[in-house]
Amino acid sequence: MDEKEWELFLAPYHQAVEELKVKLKGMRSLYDYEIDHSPIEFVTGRVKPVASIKEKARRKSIPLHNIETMQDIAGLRIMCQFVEDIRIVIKMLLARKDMEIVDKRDYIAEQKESGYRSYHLVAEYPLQTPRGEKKVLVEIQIRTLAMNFWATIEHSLNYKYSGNIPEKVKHRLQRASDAASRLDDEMSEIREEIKEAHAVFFRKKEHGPKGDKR
Ligand code: 0O2
Ligand code: 0O2
Repeated sequence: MDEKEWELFLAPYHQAVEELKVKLKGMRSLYDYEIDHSPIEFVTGRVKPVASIKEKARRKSIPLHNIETMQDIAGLRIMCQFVEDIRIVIKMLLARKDMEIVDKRDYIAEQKESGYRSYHLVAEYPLQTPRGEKKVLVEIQIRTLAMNFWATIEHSLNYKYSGNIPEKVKHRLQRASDAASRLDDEMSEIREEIKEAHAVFFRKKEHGPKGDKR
């Protein structure tokens, strides 16, 4: 494919990413209105650059005429504050009528060897085009802020070392991943305590503390 053909091929993917960014950011706003805590902190999206698509196609032996079977040409990323929020977001995505989840990879239950943790969903997203409906595959990565922090650093180190991170650094990254996982656990505990404190506070407000003469 020449540059023009790639541009044409990728146009629906750009459209899908833009539409889904609006929809998922919209979910966050609706949560803000209706419920006190939004499970979505922020959303980003990108279309994979052509050079990365070609490299992955070579690595995974995907012929160019089957390139639309690649699941992450269009990619959305949903960041959450707490691990518990990830389940809520997954449930919310599974219930949506405007996409069909066709695959999932749980790298939280089973983290990658690198230390990578995230939950990946692959959705078939129907796009309305001038030639009618076209379904495109979209990968949605759902992760906590701590998981995102780790993945962002590891990704840039991988880039710096062209995929050959020195063993010593790899080991440190695995330890950092464990630390991020503990941070997620700690934050969940704190969240539970805050919720309990809230409940006690509102109970007291409703019934008055013991000895209250009102
Ligand atoms: P705001 O008010 O700027 O936060 P684009 O590709 O430029 O059309 P977008 O959404 O601007 O679209 O860019 P992208 O890269 O897909 O998403 C970036 C969004 O993620 C921006 O939000 C950033 O502010 C937000 N973001 C990035 N890192 C963080 C972070 O660490 N914490 C938080 N809370 N937000 C982050 P918006 O929607 O543009 O709005
Ligand atoms: P980008 O856009 O630069 O992030 P494979 O490419 O073989 O690893 P597979 O099996 O097709 O992946 O899909 P998978 O593992 O569900 O998703 C791959 C994407 O997950 C990667 O995209 C990363 O975004 C993220 N990811 C997976 N493993 C790691 C890891 O060890 N470290 C980091 N930082 N991210 C990871 P790309 O291709 O890197 O593209």
